[in-house]
Amino acid sequence: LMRTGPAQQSTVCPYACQRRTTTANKNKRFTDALEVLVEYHELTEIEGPRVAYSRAASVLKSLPWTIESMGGTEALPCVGEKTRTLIQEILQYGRSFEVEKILADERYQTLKLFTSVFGVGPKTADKWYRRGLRSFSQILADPDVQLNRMQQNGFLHYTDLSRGLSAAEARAVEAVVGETVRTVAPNARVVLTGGFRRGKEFGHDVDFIVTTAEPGRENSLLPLIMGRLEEQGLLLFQAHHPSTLALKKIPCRRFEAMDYYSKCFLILKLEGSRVQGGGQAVPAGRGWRAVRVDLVAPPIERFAFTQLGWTGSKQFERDLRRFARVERNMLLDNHALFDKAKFLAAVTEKDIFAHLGLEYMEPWQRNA
Ligand code: TTP
Ligand code: MN
Ligand code: MN
Ligand code: MN
Repeated sequence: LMRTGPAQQSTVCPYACQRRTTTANKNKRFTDALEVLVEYHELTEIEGPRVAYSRAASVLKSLPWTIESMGGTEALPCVGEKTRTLIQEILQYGRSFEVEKILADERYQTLKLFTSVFGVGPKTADKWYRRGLRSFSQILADPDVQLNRMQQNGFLHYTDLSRGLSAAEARAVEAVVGETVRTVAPNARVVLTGGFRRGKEFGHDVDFIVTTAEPGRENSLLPLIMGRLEEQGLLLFQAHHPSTLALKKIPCRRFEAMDYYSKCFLILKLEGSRVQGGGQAVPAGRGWRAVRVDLVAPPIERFAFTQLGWTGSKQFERDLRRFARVERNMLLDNHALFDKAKFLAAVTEKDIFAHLGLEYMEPWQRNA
């Protein structure tokens, strides 16, 4: 039964940045299972299998057909023996035993619970687990546990933040941030980025890039914006990281997950009345909910690199950088694209795709 024709398969490219991947995932039953394996290896910080399973999941997400038999799956890039066994199991039994085992594993469940708190990463979660802690109440009752300010706020706003945001709520946040920026910096520009720019219906936060045409002014934007949000009583939490960017120092050979731009991680108060459709997600009787918002303020000449880097998805970004390095011998990150020592300037994302010799991908085609 060859549902998946060889003609179709030959068109599946090995890098996520060469594939158009919308949010319409036709192989969710397989990618959900693979993502449990990715998460398990992420939480236990085992790099090899995490990379392999996330690449496989990303290939399956991009397929314009649903896998209904094993026929042809061996021709798919990045889909190895272990993934094929998993697909086979799911086709045959409707579930994967390895995945079921992980889902039932106490350590996995606990690390997943702990890392669902804003400010808690795999290292902290593992430290708490090894101390024998298994629940939030045990963490909060333990006199030896020191929570930082981010984690305190993570617990304080846990119910709201763990619920995620709808696209309608993201639009309401965009209106609030937009008004605030217009008030404090009328010449600044604010654009949506991250998952909502990719057209996702649901997200864990809302991401924005703020820029100004006045050189050097970008470094004062975020403090001004935060000040105004505070005045309005909308700022529940802020962690500001001033710019550590030294444009002269790049390129650096080391891959950096974090970028050097001025940025802030916020928790804002979103009023229910601002959300179109009444804001059903707002707790009754309170009239507002907490939302996570990220702002980044690059210098204007690096806007395109920032936009490409912050739009995601994370897998799309990883493959873009890998493609640049392996296939083009270039170096791409959130700040720049280098061909040997030569900086390749870009005004728009299209310029960067062109420098890399890649077909342009619209943001909604980057859901790898
Ligand atoms: P996220 O907001 O973590 O992810 P997302 O918007 O794709 O999905 P969701 O919020 O719904 O979970 O990150 C958005 C992109 O920004 C992602 O590609 C990683 C990138 N990023 C950086 O490049 N540097 C940073 O410092 C941060 C915080 C994010
Ligand atoms: Mn996001
Ligand atoms: Mn996220
Ligand atoms: Mn974010």
